[in-house]
Amino acid sequence: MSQPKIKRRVGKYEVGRTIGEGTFAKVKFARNSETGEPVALKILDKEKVLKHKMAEQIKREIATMKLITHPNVVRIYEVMGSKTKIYIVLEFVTGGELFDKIVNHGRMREDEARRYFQQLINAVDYCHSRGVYHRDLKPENLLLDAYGNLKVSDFGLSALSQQVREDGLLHTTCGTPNYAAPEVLNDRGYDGATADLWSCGVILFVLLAGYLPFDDCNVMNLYKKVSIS
Ligand code: 3AM
Repeated sequence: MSQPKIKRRVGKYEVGRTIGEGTFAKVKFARNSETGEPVALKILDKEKVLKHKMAEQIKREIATMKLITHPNVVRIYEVMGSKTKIYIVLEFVTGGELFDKIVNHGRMREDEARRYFQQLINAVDYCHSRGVYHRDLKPENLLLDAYGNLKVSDFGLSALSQQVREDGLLHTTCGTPNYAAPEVLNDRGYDGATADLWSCGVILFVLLAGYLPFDDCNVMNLYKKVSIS
């Protein structure tokens, strides 16, 4: 006789199937056992993300993200930790990724792109005004809800895998080169707000053109194309 399946639990959440896997995190479907509400559970390996010691700034940003609600930002409900893992409980977004639309249907009409871009800029402006930067805006962070509204995910979280050095500027060696600003790629330290806006510009280009403004299969050549633009 087969045993009844016992669901894994994290805090008050019953953990279900894996939704996807990113560079640093696994995302699983979960359900709040008290309310029945579905959530997305982002699971990060502590060892990987805390290699460089979690800066105070990042802790502050996560604390801030828990307080903010914006229609175009994926909500962070809570953050939990075990000995080896960090669990981030997020609003569950059902409409998939914005860029799947481009991949499947090509570039957008101007009025459609305008609507998404306005939602993106509203989200970015809101978070910046509260001292939270994204630093890694890219297609997989742009989700759509059931009504076709844009929801930016990972605000204030991407820095988990990055470093803040003593000069107060951010340094990174990861991220998506196609969407990253020149100063991010050159690792000279950068300002989170202007780096985010560069990425927004690249996103707008892709929405309207259906292809990347800077692209090369060779990463060194791609860096050059971004840097001399
Ligand atoms: O693996 P794919 O690309 O299908 O869309 C995100 C991505 O899907 C999804 O998890 C995968 C790894 O990032 N995802 C991330 N946050 C989510 C959320 N809040 C989410 N899906 C639903 N709700």
